[in-house]
Formats: sequence, structure tokens, C-alpha cells
Amino acid sequence: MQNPTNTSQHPASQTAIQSSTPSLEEKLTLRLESLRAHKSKTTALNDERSRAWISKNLSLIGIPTKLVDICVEILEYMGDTRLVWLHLQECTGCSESLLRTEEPGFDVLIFDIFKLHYHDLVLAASGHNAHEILHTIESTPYVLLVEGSVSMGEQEEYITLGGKSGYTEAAHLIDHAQAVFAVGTCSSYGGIQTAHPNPTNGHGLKEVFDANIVHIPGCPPSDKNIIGNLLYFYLLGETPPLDELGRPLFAYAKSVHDLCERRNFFLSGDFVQSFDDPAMAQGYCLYKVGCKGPYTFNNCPKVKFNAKTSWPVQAGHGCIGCSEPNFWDNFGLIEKPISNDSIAGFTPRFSQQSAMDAALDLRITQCAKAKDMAECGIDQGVFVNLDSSEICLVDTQTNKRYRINVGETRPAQILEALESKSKQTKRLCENYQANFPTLYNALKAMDTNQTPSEPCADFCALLGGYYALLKGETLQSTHATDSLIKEAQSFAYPHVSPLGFKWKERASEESESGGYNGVLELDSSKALSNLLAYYIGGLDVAGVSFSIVSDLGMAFGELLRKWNVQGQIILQGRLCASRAFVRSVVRALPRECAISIAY
Ligand code: FSX
Ligand code: SF4
Ligand code: F3S
Repeated sequence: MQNPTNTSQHPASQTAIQSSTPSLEEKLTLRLESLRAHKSKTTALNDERSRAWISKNLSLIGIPTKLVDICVEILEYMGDTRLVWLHLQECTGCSESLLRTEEPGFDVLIFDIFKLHYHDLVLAASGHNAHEILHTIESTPYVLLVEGSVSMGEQEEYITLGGKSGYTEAAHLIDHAQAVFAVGTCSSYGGIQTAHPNPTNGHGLKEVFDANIVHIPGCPPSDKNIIGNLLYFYLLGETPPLDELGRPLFAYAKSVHDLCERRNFFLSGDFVQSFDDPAMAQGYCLYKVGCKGPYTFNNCPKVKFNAKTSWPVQAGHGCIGCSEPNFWDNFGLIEKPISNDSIAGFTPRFSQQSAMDAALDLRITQCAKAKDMAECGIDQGVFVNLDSSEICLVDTQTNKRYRINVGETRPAQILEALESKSKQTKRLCENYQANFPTLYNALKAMDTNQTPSEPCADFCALLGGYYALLKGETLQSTHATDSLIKEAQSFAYPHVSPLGFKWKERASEESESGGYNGVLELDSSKALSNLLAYYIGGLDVAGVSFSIVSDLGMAFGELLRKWNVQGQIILQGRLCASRAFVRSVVRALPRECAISIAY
């Protein structure tokens, strides 16, 4: 890929950029100064309609609308940059999505604001004339948008354009582009053509080309997200900050579930039971009829589609996870909740997930079990013994010991607390009772003063309590922990249903100190509501168990990251037998952190 020619800065300003992170306003101002010095305006956008459009789209990409004047002027200097839109293996839905953009409409978008140079669907020219347009582009600065996956190997010629393979055409255009955007899930991750058994040997662009490519997934993506990415690049001369799957954070940082208008019904356990259920119109949650919103990162509820008319969940169908890698294979049956029972009749393709897990596993080593911090023999790091419920921060200067307090672990009391917490949690418990009457009655019949049947670590007691909420069995806590870990291990999917455990740190009071510097309290109130909601919504015991261990691991990892632990991290205890738990801890920590475990 070429270096953008229009991002040059004054040498003095470059020094300033290196010494501190400039604000967006500073970046835009510097860029405008540079454009003024090096280019001439080639387009005029200072009319009311264009200004209103620009201003409206700025907030989506995180630029304050008060900066509209600078932005309008920058765009006026960018009139010589062309857009090239390449179609590979796809259904043209991405283009259709963009065509339905409103205010001011597609025509203004492609003639006035961005100059569309080549696009199979809307191009007036055809055949050799069209190709002529494509092949004379190199002398002009251009931004490349690719829709569709690329077929490779013996199947390379399954997609051809004017006699050349899609791969050859894409390689050439990627090479000369200022920026490359993979529009849609097909070009980002392969999409529908790469679903099992992938007959065209299709690939996402990044799997094939070693270039800086921004993913704008979605089948199709919203017009707003396509426009937002272009606007960001035109205005700032760089691509937006991305997540680990190459997606811009401004659009894909939150899950569909986080932004969904039916979310309160999820939290009260009110689910639509079928597509003709009258509760659909009341806004009940669609998880039970297959919504994959909790596992899908996209801003659809906010930006919507078709001139902002609607989005899937508003229209009455669950999210099918269309912006996630391999969603056709990875999410089970479309209209069923994710569970081991809904595995479609072939092995799901989790290649990306497996590669990510393998990378995490490389950071985990096994170590011998130590009795306590003294025996673990490290001089810097952290020693966590989950079985004895303590965390020790080891430092050559100050060693600190924290006691872990996981809160209420008895299932009957957990339910009781939830019933009296709020109207919403009361309703949740009513729905839990209605869905699992035998389970509910068994828990209610338990002796509420019953203490754990053995002097065990808090963590095991907690997992014992959760296991009882799912199965109604009150096993010995250690056995319940092992059973729950086994259930989690059996979950056929890599998707964690987000629960939301959090750790709170406080100094220990004199009366409870016992040599501890502080207490780490697990805040599980939100997690418990989510746990019951997912269970009522049809996630199986394996899925809930997988989420419990993964989410606990995530909360742990975040705590260690907040502490900025240097040195070795040693994790011990029964829970470490869970790969999902340990991986989640590691995932939350900086890449250089390695972990030793024993169980
Ligand atoms: Fe279709 Fe685009 Fe899906 Fe793919 O969208 S809507 S198959 S993401 O490449 O045309
Ligand atoms: Fe919305 Fe789906 Fe989440 Fe329910 S499960 S709140 S319908 S995103
Ligand atoms: Fe796709 Fe789900 Fe949005 S199906 S369009 S990511 S709501």
C-alpha cells in the first residue's frame, strides 16, 4: 500500500506529535495546515446541506460537531481522492445498504463528498470501458473498498473480473491504494461463501494480503459505518483505532446486546417464546428464539439500516451475529439459543478462535503446587491461592496479602437477596420459578442457615452455590466445582455470555485483619441476574458454566492488570483446572505477562 501523500506534516509539528498524544482537534488542525500548504481545494462543501450532513456524521466517529468548520475545509481539499469499490464473491448487499443512505442521499455522497471512481453496480460504463477506468486509477490517489471474499488456490478463478482472477485484481489495487477497507463480513472474514464446506476456498482479505486493512463487517454493514470509516480517513489521514479483529472501535466496541432496546426484558427474564407470541409487540427479549446479540459486536441498534428505518431486533428477528467471523458455522441454529443441543450437523469452524486460544495457551505454564506465598519462592509478582482464598502481592519492598471475600454462597439466600433487590430482579426470580418450578422449590426448601458442608475455600462454595442454582443439587462444594468445570469444558462453542463479575478492593478493618492488608470483595449482583436470565432464556448448563468460569477469569485478569503486576503471576487452586478460566485471566493481561498454574 502507498503512503498517503496528503498526510505530510511540518517537521516542527511532527516533534510535537511524538512527545505527547495530540487531541483530535490538534490533529485536525495540523492536517488542515498541511493540506493548505500542499494542495488546492478541488471541491466546495460549504453549503448548508453538505455542512449539515458532515456535522451529523462527525459524532458517530467521535469528532465533536463544533469542529465542523475544520472538517468541511479538509474535505474540500480531498476532492482529488477517488473511491474504488471492488466486488469479489458476495451478494451485493453491502452496496445495497450504502445505496439506501439518506440525507443527503447516495448521489450527493458519491458526486460531491467522496468521488466514486469505480463501482460495478452503479458504473455507467461496462466491459472494456469499465476496465479502462479501473486500470488508469494508479496515477490518482484512491481509497479501496472491497466487498466479497477472495477465492484461492485451485479455485482462484471462481471469481474473475474481465478475465483476471479476483485475487490478481485485488492484489494490484491493494498495492496502490492509500487505505483499504474490507466492506462486509465476506471481505473481512470470508462470510457466507466460506461457510462449511467452503466450496470456493474463499478467504477474508487479511488472510491473503499482508496489508493494513480495516474491517467493516456486517452482512451487510450499516451505511453509516461505511461512511464513518471513509470520513475518518479523509479527515484524519489515518485509519481509525481498531479492536483485535480489525474493526473500528467507534462502531464495534459494544455488543448489540449492550445497546439493545429489549435489554430490560432480558434482565427481567421476559422472553418471547415463539415468533407469533403476542409478547413480541410488547418488546420482550428475543434470546429464546435465537438472538445472538450478546455475542455480536456492532452498533446496529444505534445506526440502524435503510435510512435509519429499522434493524433486525426492532423488526422482530434476533441478531444472527452477522458481523462476527464465521457466524454461519459458529453460532449454531439461527432461531435457537446457543447450546450444545443446537450444534448444526457439522463441526463448526472456529479457526480464528482456536488460533487465539493457542496464542493464549503459549503464555500458560504448569508449576508445582505451593502451600503458601513463602513456599512459592518468587521475589516479585503475585501469588493467588484460590483454594485458600488469598492473594499475595509479592514485591521486594512491600509484600501485601489480601483476603478474598466472594459474598453469599448459599443458593437459597442468593435467591432471597435477588427477590428483594428490585422490581426487575423480583420479576426475574418469578420467571425463574415459572421456568424451573422443581428446581426453585428444591432450593427454597433448603435450610437457609445451612453452611457449606465442609470447611472449604470461598471460591468452591460459590461455584457450589451456582451449580445448585442450575441443577438443584447441593454437592459437596469441591465436587460441585469439579462438576461445573466439567460442564464448562463440554461447551461446544467459544462464546461467553457476558455476566459481569467485578472485584472491589477495600482496606481490612482491624477486627478482620488477621494479617491481611485488605479485602477483595466479589461484586456478583449483576452477574447473578445475567446468569439466571441466560438460563431462563435457554442457554444450557454447559454454556452458563462456561460463562461463569470465563467471566470470573476476566474479572481476575482485569484486577491484576489494574494492579499492574510486574514479575511472575502464579495462580493455584481447583478453578485453575478450567482452561476457560485461565485463558480469560491471561487475555485480560498485557502480552508480556505469563502465568504459571497449579491445581
Ligand atoms: Fe452480501 Fe456484501 Fe453479506 Fe457479503 O454484504 S450482505 S454476502 S457481507 O459481501 O454483499
Ligand atoms: Fe436484544 Fe437480543 Fe440482547 Fe434480547 S438477547 S436484549 S433481543 S440483543
Ligand atoms: Fe447483523 Fe446482528 Fe446487526 S444480524 S445487522 S449484527 S443486529
